[in-house]
Amino acid sequence: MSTTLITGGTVVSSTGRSEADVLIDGEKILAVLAPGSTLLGHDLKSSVDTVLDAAGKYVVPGGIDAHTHMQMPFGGTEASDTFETGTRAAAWGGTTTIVDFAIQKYGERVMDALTAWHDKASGECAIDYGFHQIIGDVNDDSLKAMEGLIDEGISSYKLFMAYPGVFYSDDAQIFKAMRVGADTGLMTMMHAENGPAIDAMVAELLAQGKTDPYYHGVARAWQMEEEATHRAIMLANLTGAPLYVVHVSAKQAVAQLAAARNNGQNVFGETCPQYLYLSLEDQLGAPGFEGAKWVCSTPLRSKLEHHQDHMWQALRTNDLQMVSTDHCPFCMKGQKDMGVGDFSKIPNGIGGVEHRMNLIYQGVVDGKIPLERWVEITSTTPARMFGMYGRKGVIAPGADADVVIYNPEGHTSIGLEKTHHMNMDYSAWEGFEIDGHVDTVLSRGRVIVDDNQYLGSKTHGQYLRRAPSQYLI
Ligand code: DUC
Ligand code: ZN
Ligand code: ZN
Repeated sequence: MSTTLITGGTVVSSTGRSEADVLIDGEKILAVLAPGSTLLGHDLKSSVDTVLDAAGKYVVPGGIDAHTHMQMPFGGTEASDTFETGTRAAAWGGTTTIVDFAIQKYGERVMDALTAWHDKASGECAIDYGFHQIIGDVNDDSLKAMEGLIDEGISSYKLFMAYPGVFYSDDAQIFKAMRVGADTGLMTMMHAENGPAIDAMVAELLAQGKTDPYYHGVARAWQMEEEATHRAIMLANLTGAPLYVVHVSAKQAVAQLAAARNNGQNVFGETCPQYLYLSLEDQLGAPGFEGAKWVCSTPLRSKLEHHQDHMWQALRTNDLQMVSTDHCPFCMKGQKDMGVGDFSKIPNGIGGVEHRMNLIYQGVVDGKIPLERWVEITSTTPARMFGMYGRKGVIAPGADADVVIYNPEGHTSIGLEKTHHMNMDYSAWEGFEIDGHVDTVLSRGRVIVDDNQYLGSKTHGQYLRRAPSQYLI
């Protein structure tokens, strides 16, 4: 077992910061000590195998991205990051855990689908990974299977109110699944958009010759998100199911979540970097077919309506609890271009797993959130929300030594294909400049990124069994 001392840095948690040294023994954090401490009379610097100098830098728990879709079959193609390429890119960006979605498609058995996802991920991940279970076909058999998910280390499942004919669940199916969710201690995750109404609007727009990517955003109007969010909240209220709404982008949907929370309901929401920085006008409305790069669902919202500012505010006030990416990358060539002349055929998804920690850190620099809140919404809350806290999301004795040394004096230019590590032929974040840099990343005690070098391996990441949520009211 090798030992590591991270010395001279500022350890930042969700509740505060202090100058401290972090002692790592093998895969675990052994102690967080006053700077320069000795342990049982031993000078630590000369006793450990590796010393990492973090002077002038932040030492934070590794990022947890609780919403990724590696190699997801979707929109007639497959998300372009494999578990190998996607988790490596995550590591580069300071994310040391992902929770991906195992998908039960229509007609499939849940446990078969889960086995298939284990087969895809096992031995392929640079960092630790867990699964949520998508239930794409709510029926008696899958409702029964949901009861066995906790034993599989899966404490959350996801339903879709969008995508009729693909993953869509109607209200009766949602009601039945939530009943099981409430009884078995599973978190219900919801893609909250009114799919049937969206499909009608898509048909209307296409019939009018409105085929550009911009109209993807028009068809998926905020009313579709607010209505579905409200409906999901009401069904959760009725059944007693804890509810977590994914990729919230409309300020009206946030208001629904906030009202439910103020009412004492176990209702939570995430947003994603794209809804904090990008807009319907600037990105989806880019000239020609360019906007396809940013086709995702929920869609980018209008900057004229200031949704983006509201998302930052909701993160400050805890009306939204955390930030994930919904990482679901597709290349322009051969994938996004399937939708030339028909926006509804553009595969939905944006890649961003590599950039989340940096993009949200920029919110600290820009005065939108405090430093501690950065740690909270990118690591600590994801750990608590999805039953990983103690092992993940915190720098404390006994926790996994997933640690990022972040340099506030560094700089990151997010550029083209060649300067990121995701398997994409473009970057949705090209041109973004970050006033900070991920200098060093440790995953379970092993340095996997250091000084702009990748030192990890695809066999390092382990499957993470998760407990029920530790965030419930
Ligand atoms: N939204 C996306 O943009 N991609 C994957 C699935 C989803 O709901
Ligand atoms: Zn979704
Ligand atoms: Zn998603």
